[in-house]
Amino acid sequence: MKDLFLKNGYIKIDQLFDTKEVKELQNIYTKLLEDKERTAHLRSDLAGGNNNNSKTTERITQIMRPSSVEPILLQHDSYKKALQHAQELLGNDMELDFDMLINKAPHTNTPTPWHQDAAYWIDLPDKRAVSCWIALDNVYKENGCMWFLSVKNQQVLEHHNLPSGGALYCNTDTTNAIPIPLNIGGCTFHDGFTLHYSKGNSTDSQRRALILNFRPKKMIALERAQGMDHTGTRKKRS
Ligand SMILES: O=C(O)CCC(=O)C(=O)O
Repeated sequence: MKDLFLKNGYIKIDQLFDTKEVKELQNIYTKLLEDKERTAHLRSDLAGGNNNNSKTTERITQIMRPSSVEPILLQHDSYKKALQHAQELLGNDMELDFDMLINKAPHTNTPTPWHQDAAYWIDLPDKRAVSCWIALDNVYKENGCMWFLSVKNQQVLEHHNLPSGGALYCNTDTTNAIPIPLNIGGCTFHDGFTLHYSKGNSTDSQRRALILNFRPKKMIALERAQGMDHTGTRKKRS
């Protein structure tokens, strides 16, 4: 797994989380999605455009640091399992930097554009970082499973803001991109430089993903010293 991760920039695990763990996560997730009041300061639409309008349907709801609203998440077995894998992939000094929810509402048909996560982050001397993307619904092309390009970049490509705000994107050749469908409880781990994307959700149900990001403990301390705690506005940093 580690060799594959280092070679391709991502790996897939078909079933890392069991039914009980997934049910517990789904319950917390639904509560947070519905609770616009307690999540207001952490919440935005990655599709852009309607961030401050509570009447408009959110297309790609992003809630940063959900564990700051529901601290029970930090004790959850799924967080421990994901950390263990992150440490096996990138070293024992990896720790949770931040978590986030990304939900694609039914029939919102809005892709998450191609990007590298590192474009959102400040430049750090130790660039190791890995995200665990957990499927809380069965995911496939039509509802927005992840796609990856297994080009191992060691730098951040030029990224741009969508005209209406929301997610960052970069222009890249995606001919060899690979979709990664997953069943509930499956996950992927991707490197901070790995290019990824998802299509919009054109189905009748939600596409819920919980994402945990890990990086070296010392780098988290450096980020926090610079005021970077992954709760602020989304913008190009690297
Ligand atoms: O869930 C998505 O559509 C995108 C997820 C993503 O960009 C990420 O986990 O870094």
